[in-house]
Amino acid sequence: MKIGLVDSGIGLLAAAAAVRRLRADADLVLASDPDGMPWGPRSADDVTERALACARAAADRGVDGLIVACNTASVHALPALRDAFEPGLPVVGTVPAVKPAAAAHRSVAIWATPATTGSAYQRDLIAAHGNGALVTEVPCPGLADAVQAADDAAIDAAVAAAAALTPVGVSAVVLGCTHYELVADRIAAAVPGAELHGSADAVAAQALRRIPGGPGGGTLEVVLSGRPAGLPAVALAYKEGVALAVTPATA
Ligand code: DGN
Repeated sequence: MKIGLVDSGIGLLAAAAAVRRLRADADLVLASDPDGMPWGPRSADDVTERALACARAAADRGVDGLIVACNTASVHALPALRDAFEPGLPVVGTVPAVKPAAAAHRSVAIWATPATTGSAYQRDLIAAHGNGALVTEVPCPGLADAVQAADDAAIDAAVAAAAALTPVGVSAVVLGCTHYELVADRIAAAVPGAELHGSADAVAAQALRRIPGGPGGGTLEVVLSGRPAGLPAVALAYKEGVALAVTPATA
């Protein structure tokens, strides 16, 4: 089984690690766009083009299916990706974990990029799965970029700003951007007492249900747009327990 993961940057590592926890032998192709990062402030058309380019790069490497390991791209580009690749390659999107959080909590905050926050996609999700909970959308400008750059001071500042916008008494925080899952420990410290709900484990489980394929060799390829500017990713990849054999492919 060979799975392609698509994100603007290293947020895909959370899903990659989750896939590996379930299937250590899965072959993974990590396709990201460090030159175009962040996707959050980009137009829907631009995000769609960039996500399609990453997905094509993964498809060229013979994957059996794709994980869109990015909420922003799932919001804007999932229909186009499905049109382009299904039914040959199943495409699994990422959805903020509103449903499990609101099933268990009465006051929930969703931390996400400005593009995801306030999107019709997220509003519909809250309407469908909010379960009557008080759900507050918290935009986190700059947090995904700070994680991508592994800039500790900027991560702390963006997390503190989002925590200040999070209502007192919130008992669950949904991590609505895959980059945030990589700094979950810092978010937990900034919102004490709140349970964090990421998407990676559910996305990985869904991908393994939908993507066919026999045993793999546990290989890993990294495909990057433009210059290999995203390589601080390596440090976080090790932190996430993903064994990396980096082969930057420049466009
Ligand atoms: N990892 C992306 C997401 O889940 O939305 C971050 C997008 C970005 O590039 N800002």
